[in-house]
Amino acid sequence: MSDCLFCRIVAGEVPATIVHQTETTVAFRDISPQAPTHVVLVPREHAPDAAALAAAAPGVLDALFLAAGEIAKAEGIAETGYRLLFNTGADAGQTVFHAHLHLLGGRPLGALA
Ligand code: IU
Repeated sequence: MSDCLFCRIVAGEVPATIVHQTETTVAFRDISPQAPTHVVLVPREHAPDAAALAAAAPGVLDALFLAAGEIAKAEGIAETGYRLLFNTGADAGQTVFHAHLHLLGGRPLGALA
Protein backbone atom coordinates (compact mmCIF):
# COMPACT_ATOMS: atom_id res chain seq x y z
CA MET A 1 0.00 0.00 0.00
CA SER A 2 2.38 2.68 -1.28
CA ASP A 3 0.13 5.63 -0.33
CA CYS A 4 0.28 4.66 3.35
CA LEU A 5 2.91 6.63 5.29
CA PHE A 6 3.64 3.87 7.78
CA CYS A 7 3.88 1.22 5.04
CA ARG A 8 6.45 3.50 3.43
CA ILE A 9 8.39 3.81 6.70
CA VAL A 10 8.32 0.01 7.08
CA ALA A 11 9.61 -0.28 3.51
CA GLY A 12 12.40 2.20 4.20
CA GLU A 13 11.03 4.67 1.65
CA VAL A 14 10.37 7.40 4.26
CA PRO A 15 13.02 8.14 6.89
CA ALA A 16 12.33 7.38 10.54
CA THR A 17 14.44 6.75 13.61
CA ILE A 18 13.82 3.06 14.11
CA VAL A 19 14.39 1.83 17.66
CA HIS A 20 13.16 -1.78 17.48
CA GLN A 21 12.21 -4.32 14.83
CA THR A 22 10.86 -7.86 14.78
CA GLU A 23 9.64 -10.16 12.04
CA THR A 24 6.18 -8.62 12.32
CA THR A 25 6.66 -5.17 13.89
CA VAL A 26 8.63 -1.95 13.47
CA ALA A 27 8.99 0.81 16.10
CA PHE A 28 10.24 4.33 15.47
CA ARG A 29 10.42 7.67 17.30
CA ASP A 30 7.39 9.88 16.77
CA ILE A 31 8.26 12.87 14.59
CA SER A 32 6.31 15.15 16.95
CA PRO A 33 6.98 13.70 20.40
CA GLN A 34 4.45 14.40 23.15
CA ALA A 35 6.73 13.07 25.91
CA PRO A 36 10.47 12.48 26.40
CA THR A 37 9.90 8.96 25.10
CA HIS A 38 7.32 8.78 22.31
CA VAL A 39 7.65 5.72 20.11
CA VAL A 40 5.18 4.51 17.47
CA LEU A 41 4.92 0.75 17.00
CA VAL A 42 3.38 -0.59 13.80
CA PRO A 43 2.68 -3.97 12.23
CA ARG A 44 4.67 -4.59 9.06
CA GLU A 45 1.47 -5.72 7.33
CA HIS A 46 -1.06 -3.00 6.69
CA ALA A 47 -4.26 -2.87 8.75
CA PRO A 48 -6.19 0.40 8.99
CA ASP A 49 -6.72 0.40 12.74
CA ALA A 50 -6.41 -1.66 15.90
CA ALA A 51 -9.77 -3.38 15.47
CA ALA A 52 -8.91 -4.47 11.94
CA LEU A 53 -5.52 -5.69 13.13
CA ALA A 54 -7.10 -7.67 15.97
CA ALA A 55 -9.44 -9.35 13.48
CA ALA A 56 -6.77 -10.05 10.86
CA ALA A 57 -3.71 -10.90 12.95
CA PRO A 58 -4.27 -11.03 16.72
CA GLY A 59 -0.80 -12.47 17.26
CA VAL A 60 0.70 -9.29 15.89
CA LEU A 61 -1.10 -7.34 18.62
CA ASP A 62 0.71 -9.53 21.14
CA ALA A 63 3.98 -8.81 19.35
CA LEU A 64 3.36 -5.05 19.50
CA PHE A 65 2.74 -5.14 23.26
CA LEU A 66 5.78 -7.36 23.85
CA ALA A 67 7.93 -4.99 21.81
CA ALA A 68 6.55 -2.01 23.74
CA GLY A 69 7.64 -3.60 27.01
CA GLU A 70 11.14 -4.21 25.67
CA ILE A 71 11.42 -0.64 24.41
CA ALA A 72 10.20 0.73 27.75
CA LYS A 73 12.99 -1.21 29.48
CA ALA A 74 15.57 0.04 26.98
CA GLU A 75 14.36 3.63 27.45
CA GLY A 76 14.59 3.32 31.23
CA ILE A 77 10.89 3.96 31.84
CA ALA A 78 9.69 0.46 32.69
CA GLU A 79 9.84 1.20 36.41
CA THR A 80 8.52 4.77 36.42
CA GLY A 81 5.62 3.92 34.11
CA TYR A 82 4.41 4.62 30.62
CA ARG A 83 1.26 4.79 28.54
CA LEU A 84 0.27 2.57 25.61
CA LEU A 85 -2.59 3.66 23.39
CA PHE A 86 -4.21 3.08 20.03
CA ASN A 87 -6.08 6.05 18.61
CA THR A 88 -8.86 4.40 16.62
CA GLY A 89 -10.91 6.53 14.25
CA ALA A 90 -11.23 10.23 13.66
CA ASP A 91 -12.87 11.19 16.99
CA ALA A 92 -9.92 9.61 18.81
CA GLY A 93 -7.50 11.69 16.78
CA GLN A 94 -6.23 8.94 14.49
CA THR A 95 -4.50 10.68 11.60
CA VAL A 96 -2.55 7.82 10.04
CA PHE A 97 -4.77 4.91 9.07
CA HIS A 98 -2.22 2.15 9.56
CA ALA A 99 -2.73 0.61 13.01
CA HIS A 100 -0.17 1.90 15.48
CA LEU A 101 0.52 1.70 19.19
CA HIS A 102 1.84 4.84 20.88
CA LEU A 103 4.34 4.35 23.71
CA LEU A 104 4.66 7.49 25.84
CA GLY A 105 6.70 8.03 28.98
CA GLY A 106 9.49 9.87 30.70
CA ARG A 107 7.24 12.38 32.46
CA PRO A 108 4.02 12.25 34.50
CA LEU A 109 1.29 11.93 31.88
CA GLY A 110 -1.78 12.85 33.93
CA ALA A 111 -5.30 11.62 33.42
CA LEU A 112 -6.79 10.89 30.01
CA ALA A 113 -9.17 13.52 28.66
P1 IU B 1 -2.28 9.23 15.33
O1 IU B 1 -2.66 8.32 16.51
O2 IU B 1 -2.79 8.72 14.01
O3 IU B 1 -2.62 10.66 15.56
O4 IU B 1 -0.70 9.16 15.32
C1 IU B 1 0.07 9.38 14.19
C2 IU B 1 1.43 9.76 14.69
O5 IU B 1 2.35 9.66 13.62
C3 IU B 1 1.50 11.19 15.22
O6 IU B 1 1.88 11.19 16.59
C4 IU B 1 2.56 11.84 14.33
O7 IU B 1 3.38 12.75 15.01
C5 IU B 1 3.34 10.61 13.86
N1 IU B 1 4.09 10.78 12.63
C6 IU B 1 5.40 10.31 12.57
O8 IU B 1 5.93 9.79 13.53
N2 IU B 1 6.09 10.45 11.40
C7 IU B 1 5.57 11.06 10.30
O9 IU B 1 6.24 11.17 9.26
C8 IU B 1 4.21 11.55 10.41
C9 IU B 1 3.51 11.39 11.57
I1 IU B 1 3.32 12.58 8.84
